[in-house]
Amino acid sequence: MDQNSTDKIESEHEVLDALIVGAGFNGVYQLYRLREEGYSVRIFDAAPELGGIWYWNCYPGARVDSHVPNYEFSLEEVWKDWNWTERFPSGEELLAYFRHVDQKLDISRDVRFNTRVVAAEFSNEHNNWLIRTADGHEVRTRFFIPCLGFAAKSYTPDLPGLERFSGPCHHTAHWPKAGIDFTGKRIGVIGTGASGVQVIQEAAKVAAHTTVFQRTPMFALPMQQRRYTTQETAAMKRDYPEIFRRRNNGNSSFYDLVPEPRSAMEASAQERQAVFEDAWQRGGFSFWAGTFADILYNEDSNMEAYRFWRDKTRARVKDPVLAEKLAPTEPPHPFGSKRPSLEQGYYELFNQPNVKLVDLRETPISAVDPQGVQCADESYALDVLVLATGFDAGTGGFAQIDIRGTRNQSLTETWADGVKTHLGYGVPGFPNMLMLYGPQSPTAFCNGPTCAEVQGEWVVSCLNHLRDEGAVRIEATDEAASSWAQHMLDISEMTLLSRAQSWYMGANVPGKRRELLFHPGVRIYLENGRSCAENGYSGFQIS
Ligand code: N01
Repeated sequence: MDQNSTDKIESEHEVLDALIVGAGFNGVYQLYRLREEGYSVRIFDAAPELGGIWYWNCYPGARVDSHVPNYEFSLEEVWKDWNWTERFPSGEELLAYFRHVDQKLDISRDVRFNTRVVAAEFSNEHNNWLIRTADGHEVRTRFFIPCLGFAAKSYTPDLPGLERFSGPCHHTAHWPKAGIDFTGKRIGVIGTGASGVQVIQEAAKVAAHTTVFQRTPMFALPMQQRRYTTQETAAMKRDYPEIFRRRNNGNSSFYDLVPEPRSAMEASAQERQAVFEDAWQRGGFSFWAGTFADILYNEDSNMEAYRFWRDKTRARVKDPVLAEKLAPTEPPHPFGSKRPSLEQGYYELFNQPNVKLVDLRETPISAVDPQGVQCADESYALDVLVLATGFDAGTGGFAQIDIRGTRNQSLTETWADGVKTHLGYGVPGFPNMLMLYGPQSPTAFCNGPTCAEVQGEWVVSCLNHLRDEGAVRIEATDEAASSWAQHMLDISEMTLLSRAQSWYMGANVPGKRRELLFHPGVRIYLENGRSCAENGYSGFQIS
């Protein structure tokens, strides 16, 4: 459906029931389910097609770090005739999956593509929201449902002279759709997070030379990627209903990541080694989230995991000086307190003569000039500069929209002294705004499709409850939001997460408030959501 006909549908309704922003996993599921329940609902998305993060992050090597079938919808009409080719699908395959989802669920007919939402303003008089887009379109909606994802706003450091670089220079989240051929070129990559590791792996295959600018070593884990045959996926599908049941009710949003309940320190050295080795062989996040329950809580257990990772990794790097830079004797932060990235031969690349690691802790970047990057001791001539420097996670996407509540107050200013939400869904002073996959919900600790379903069903039930009650307004109370903020603080202090300068903590962006932005306990989170709903949506005022 073209844009004009979508506008026509909107004008037929004086007020939409729900306007969703974002056509990634969360937005798509929400649209599908709300439409099924009889609501008038639309998605606005800045991209020209479905996919959310997967549309924008089309850099070389982009690939998901959550293996399927954890990373897909549990809807039978979608999975029954979709077959993945790999255990960890590529960005391209994920976009193809979204096209398949579209074909099955007929999502696009209710999406206004190429539409960036720039403002949302609550009307006390009408108990609804006025949404404005960059192209001057306006729509009124009873419920405003941001499904922005955690990485809607990229972060580029303020490097002196960056704009003067004469070759192609792109952030991984703004990669040109036409691609950039690395063959025979001198590639520089700043950043060694998940995006950096993936680009570096691709560059090192074909580039004349790859320079890796590393500030903090990444504790990357073996992906243990595998191709799937159609027979294998068909066999897996026999278990899908049970897999999805376990996934959507589990501790971690992965049906198959179940850590031992005992402490790593309760196991003998031999037992510990065996559990670590098994997780290592299983690959993916098994070694992060599927060994012992206290890895992210107990310093000693954490150090045991770190030592195992360090020794495995160092054995793969020939030069001991390089090995110390990539996998230092002492960890710069607790193991897993920054999200590990998944690698495929990453550490071996540093044995190649055409790959160089520049340790920015020893020789920081002083400037970028038209020819390349200057560090304290040396200049690196480059043809292409890749900025794999991450995201203003969680709150950044919200700050890109001028969201105004009951007193015309801005959401970003409201959160300046700390994010306050009730269960990550609602914010006091911003009635009828229900967030999915946002700050203070599991988000970055819960893969997209799982969260889309478990949080999505909570919102669907909530709107049905309001409809049944004849209510037109729902607003989180100050008390409930303060209590949830305290809960987030308690979790942050209980775990080792607060010890790292990570995007989980808002600590990767200079000047950003330091606080735990995402809830690391999927099960605890779901229990809280369930009890809130069972108690008539306690902590929300409904009228
Ligand atoms: O971003 P990051 P990302 N000078 O923030 C460095 C998801 N994702 O895009 O660690 C020099 O992790 C920074 O250094 P430091 C996934 O959840 C998933 O890679 O702050 N360097 C770091 O090395 C992931 O965790 C997939 O010292 C600077 C890097 O830039 C999340 O997105 C793929 C710097 C940023 O790493 C974010 O990953 C891609 C500076 N001034 C992304 N500023 C998969 O599914 C920053 N850095 C596999």
